[in-house]
Amino acid sequence: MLSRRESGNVGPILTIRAVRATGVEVPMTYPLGTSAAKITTAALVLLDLETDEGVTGRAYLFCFARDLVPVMLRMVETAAAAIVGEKIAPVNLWDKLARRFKLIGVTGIVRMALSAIDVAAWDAVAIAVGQPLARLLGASLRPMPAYNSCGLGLMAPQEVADEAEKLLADGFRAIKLRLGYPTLTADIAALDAVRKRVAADVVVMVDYNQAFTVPQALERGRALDKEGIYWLEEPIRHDDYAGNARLVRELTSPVQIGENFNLITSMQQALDAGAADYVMPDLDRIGGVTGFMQAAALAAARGIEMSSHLFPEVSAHLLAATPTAHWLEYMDWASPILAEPLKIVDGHARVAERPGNGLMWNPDAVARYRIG
Ligand code: SMN
Ligand code: MG
Repeated sequence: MLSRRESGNVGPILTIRAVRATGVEVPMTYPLGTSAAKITTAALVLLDLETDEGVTGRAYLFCFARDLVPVMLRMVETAAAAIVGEKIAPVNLWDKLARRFKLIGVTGIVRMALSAIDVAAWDAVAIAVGQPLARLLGASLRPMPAYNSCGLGLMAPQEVADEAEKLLADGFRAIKLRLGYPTLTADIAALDAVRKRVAADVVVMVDYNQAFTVPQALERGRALDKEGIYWLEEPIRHDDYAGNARLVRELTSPVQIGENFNLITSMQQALDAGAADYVMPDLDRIGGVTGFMQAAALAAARGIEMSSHLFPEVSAHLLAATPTAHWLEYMDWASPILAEPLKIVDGHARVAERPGNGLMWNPDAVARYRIG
């Protein structure tokens, strides 16, 4: 930690020296067969934001597919080139980067790279002041209720039930089922098989990954309304806010969207349209720590419960500082390359009492899984 005299009393204290980006492809314990695509490995880009002061801030990006790793590496390097030599003040850095990429648009992989840089910048600040990120954001390190979001993809009903049982073995009390089989009967068969196998009080969320049109989603949603699911996630195209608003009005199951919100402006549009009962912004699409905290304020102002999407290690800090925090989405995808994976105790995530966001790489694992 820098002493008061070294850091001065005012002003940004760290200067960006370089951002190193490393691609890895890590096998998943439980493959993820969504209605849109099957994912069996976690293709990640690891960021090390180095400063002149010797502090390194970290973040990782989830690239969705191995082929996208080289693309993301180039995108991160391109964005980083614009901020080498800058002082770290994450909110101002975001503005500078957003201006730099205004003409192409801060969306898609541009916004993902910018978000990851923002996460690493906040990590560096938290490390420099010697505080866990949650505390830097004004929150206590409260345990966060987490659902096990690994696996539970489209499979035969008994296989789904077997996997559900395994996912609950470590003290989790909530799981998320991917549905959107070719028929409604198959959706209900998978859900019934899980329900029969797990304890009655286990929370079961359902994710359709945008599989349906509005009429199809109404038909499936009405059937699910009788099954007592906890939420119905992305039943239709994520950006059809009028359609989602209709589902909110006509279904009794709460509609959950948000992983595809592009920065807080689209979250605001969705909320204005009444398109969601719950929201779950994604750290790397909502604008990093800076964007997530703005989203938390927006959700608080509207009185809407807010969960996270992916990146459980960092999201656990951010939900601790989210007034309407709901559920942390837990997946173990980054665990193999982390020196200290996120701890789950009795279905709650517990962030470590350590400066920063807690991300530290396991160098042997990074060397083993390195690609690109
Ligand atoms: C999901 C996440 C990451 C990749 C594919 C699908 C899913 C979720 O929508 O919400 O976990
Ligand atoms: Mg989802």
